[in-house]
Amino acid sequence: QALSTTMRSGLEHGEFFLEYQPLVNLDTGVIKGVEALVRWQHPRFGRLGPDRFIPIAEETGAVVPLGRWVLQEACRQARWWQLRHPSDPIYVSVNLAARQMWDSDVVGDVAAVLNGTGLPPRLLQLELTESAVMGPAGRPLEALRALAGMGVRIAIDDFGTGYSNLAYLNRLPVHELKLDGSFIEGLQSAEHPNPADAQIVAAVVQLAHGLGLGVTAEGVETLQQAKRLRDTGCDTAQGWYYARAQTPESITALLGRGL
Ligand code: G
Ligand code: G
Ligand code: MN
Ligand code: NA
Repeated sequence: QALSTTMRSGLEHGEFFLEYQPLVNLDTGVIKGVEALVRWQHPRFGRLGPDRFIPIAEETGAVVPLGRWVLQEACRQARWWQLRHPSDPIYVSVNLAARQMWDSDVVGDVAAVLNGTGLPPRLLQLELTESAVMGPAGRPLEALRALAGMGVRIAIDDFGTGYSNLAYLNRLPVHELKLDGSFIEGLQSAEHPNPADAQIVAAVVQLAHGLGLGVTAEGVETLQQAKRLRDTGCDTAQGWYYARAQTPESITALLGRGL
């Protein structure tokens, strides 16, 4: 595969870059964090989204050095934002591939990056899917405990779409559930919300809060969805209604402002 052979050299040649999508306080509309999303400016194929290369990178193992670069770059940028806005700093949320949990010293990498950038651990959130943290006890579990012990926040990405082994919420150091956008779609219409989706959203919010976790809703595209989520008690929203993923410069312009 052409993409897989050029990934490591692309990393060396600075072809990857990050965009950041705001995470918004549903009550105030103020930006409280950003999710870092990787893109590849490929010399032959042009601009590629993560759906085009992350699955390949997972297969080949290139996701380990790529993920290390993403972590370093996102934390460097978040530290810069913190220094720029020390009174109310935003956190950065970084996606971790399952393979980074299994095949690399992710704890050592995170510690080194926090140390090197000076970013306080509480301003870093790591997003893992249910399947990345699930499975037999072992390495990912130990890594999660070590990361949480350092003060890093742990979020479950695409929550509700994986294997619903809810016991892990109790056993693992998790701080945030990111409710998958497929559930938010059903909140679209004021007159005819999908009753099942509305129930699921409400139940997840109640479950999360009962366990002391926060809830972020993904894929919020309309005012109607935002209103319903706020009424349900959801904490944080992410989606095109508020803002698309964008350059670090345009995030800087949003700091401390409402959306
Ligand atoms: O930005 P976009 O909507 O195209 O992202 C698509 C998918 O790619 C999302 O599921 C997101 O979690 C994943 N993704 C984006 N950036 C990264 C990254 O740096 N590492 C990993 N492992 N996945 C990422
Ligand atoms: O990590 P995750 O797969 O959740 O990454 C977020 C993905 O969702 C990114 O690919 C991003 O471009 C996409 N996204 C962000 N906001 C919206 C939205 O409002 N609607 C839809 N359909 N996709 C979104
Ligand atoms: Mn994510
Ligand atoms: Na997601």
